[in-house]
Amino acid sequence: MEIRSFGKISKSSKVPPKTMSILKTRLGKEDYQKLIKINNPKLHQFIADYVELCNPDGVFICTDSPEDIRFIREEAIRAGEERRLATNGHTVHFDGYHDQARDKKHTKILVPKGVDLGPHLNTMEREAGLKEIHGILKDIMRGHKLYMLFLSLGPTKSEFSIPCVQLTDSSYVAHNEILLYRKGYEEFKRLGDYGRFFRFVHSEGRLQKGVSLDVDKRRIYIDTQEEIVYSVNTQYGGNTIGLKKLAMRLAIKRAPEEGWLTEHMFVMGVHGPKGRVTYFTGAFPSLCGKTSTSMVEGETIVGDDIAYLRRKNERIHAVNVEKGIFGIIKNVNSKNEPILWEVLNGPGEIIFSNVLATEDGSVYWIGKDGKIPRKGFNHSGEWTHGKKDAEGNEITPSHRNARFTIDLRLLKNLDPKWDDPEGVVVGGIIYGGRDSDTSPPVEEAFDWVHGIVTKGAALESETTPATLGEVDVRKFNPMSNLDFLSIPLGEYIQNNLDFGAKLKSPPPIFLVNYFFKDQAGKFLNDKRDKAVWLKWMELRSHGEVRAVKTPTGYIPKLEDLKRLFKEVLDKDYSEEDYVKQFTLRIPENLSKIERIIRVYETEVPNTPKVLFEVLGEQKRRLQEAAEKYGSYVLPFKFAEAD
Ligand code: SPV
Ligand code: MN
Repeated sequence: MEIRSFGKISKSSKVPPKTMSILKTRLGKEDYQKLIKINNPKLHQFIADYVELCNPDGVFICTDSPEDIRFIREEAIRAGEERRLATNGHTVHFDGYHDQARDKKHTKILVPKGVDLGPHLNTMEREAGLKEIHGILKDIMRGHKLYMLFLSLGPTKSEFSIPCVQLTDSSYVAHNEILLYRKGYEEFKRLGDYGRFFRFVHSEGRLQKGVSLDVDKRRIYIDTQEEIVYSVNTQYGGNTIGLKKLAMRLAIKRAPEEGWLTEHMFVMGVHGPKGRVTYFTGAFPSLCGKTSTSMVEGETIVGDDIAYLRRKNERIHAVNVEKGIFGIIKNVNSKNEPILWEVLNGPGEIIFSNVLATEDGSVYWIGKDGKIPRKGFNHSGEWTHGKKDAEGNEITPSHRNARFTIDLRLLKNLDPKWDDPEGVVVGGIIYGGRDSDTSPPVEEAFDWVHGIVTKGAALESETTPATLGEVDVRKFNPMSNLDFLSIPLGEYIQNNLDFGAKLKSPPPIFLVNYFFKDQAGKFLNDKRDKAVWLKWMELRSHGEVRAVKTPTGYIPKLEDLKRLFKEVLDKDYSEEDYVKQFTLRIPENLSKIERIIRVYETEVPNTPKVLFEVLGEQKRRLQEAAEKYGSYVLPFKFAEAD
């Protein structure tokens, strides 16, 4: 097939008359009118190109009007992609049995010949990738309707906003996007002939029983040059919802060119003494407690997954790129997640994905309150207790990566600044991972560089079902962002270092670890303890609580934790707990440093030199402590710091 320069327009910024006639014949009268109200030749050309290539039976243009939004919602039911449940506003959707998570193997960044982004990024030569994907897209939407959405990443009318257009033949994807992102049709109209928008083309491909049939030809190709992402033969949200992880790769490429950051981070308000609210951002790999941290009772949420960070007047400002949550539903119950529990059990617009639907019109997920149903319908079809898949593995009632989609405005703990075009001022940054044996539950870095290097760039986490492949394997995942990088890792880390270095007083950086275990493999913390770590970090960020200085960072003092556990959770925190949780494990820390240095030395060209220096200093401090106190050092051995 001939490769055309898709999405390109002539210098004069005029669309050839042929393009307009394609749009006129392909779009119904009403939809054509909606489209030409946006005076954007690049947009018109892009749409004409892909309507011609994908060849849908019909096109629907979704403006910001309530009628158009309602139409998308109803289409998902009509097309059979979602089924209504008994509770008002609730629907359920299923992805195919082998389409339940992000497909890292087939997600590739397209790069010009000769460009090497390093071994951690999955890349493909651009020309070949475009040729392949355009070949797959040819006539792929025959028999399908194409939905066209205009949306905004970040609040509109803000220096953070990035306008986006999504083409998809899945009403489920379209429905997710109207819940998850801010409307952008009026924004496109306002911006007129504006070229810097992201574009997404998705097709679920041939369907059988409502699920993508050709998952073997699942492809997610990211063209950072044109800022277009293609996703085909898949339905799972992480592979298909353009503005989520697909846009994130485009933004990670764009951000350093303009001096800001795109991070895999929640944004939340932590409530300190006397009504003070301090905003934190937090980066955790998928399924490591990111959403549940942003949802801790007593605090307020701005966003749970992706943040843009910019420097303004010597401060870092952050926005939530989204306005909804595509969250993991496993283990959401009245005890662990009371706020979410209430929302998921009340009326309101909620899409449940890959849970178990039962005869009475309700749903069940692993870890839900109540009894496990004996039968129902799930991602494997009709399900009864004990059902096995083709490989002989027992099929759980819901998938471990089952999800719910909601608009943030369903939450009673929504922060009043969630949609502020200025963003919120960041008072602290948190990195967290699934680490069973090395890092304590909470720790503050000595400064920005120490934090970026030892808490962010050195982050490791045990794998989870959020991606296809083995689970519980310790993997290097710098800033929890490795899966989403579109620039070389060394460059990405340098951008993070530079970002804070340009500030006189950058915010403190913390580490949290909810998955620390004792030698017998027992978790050392309760799920609710994170509420205490948040309060401690809030106080630290204002210099209102002292700490103990260890070779790896500042940790809390026992007396402060005793007070905070009592205040926050009404729990008696014992010295025994403190010793178990905060004893410095020197051999484990040294092995981690060895592993991290090895990765950067052997696999990351252009690693900033300071990374090796900072890790080397940490290694020396640990070795000195080992000589003085032995391999496992009680927190009381170390001196108090300011
Ligand atoms: C994650 O896996 O990090 C998610 C969900 O937030 S997904 O959209 O699959 O990326
Ligand atoms: Mn995520």
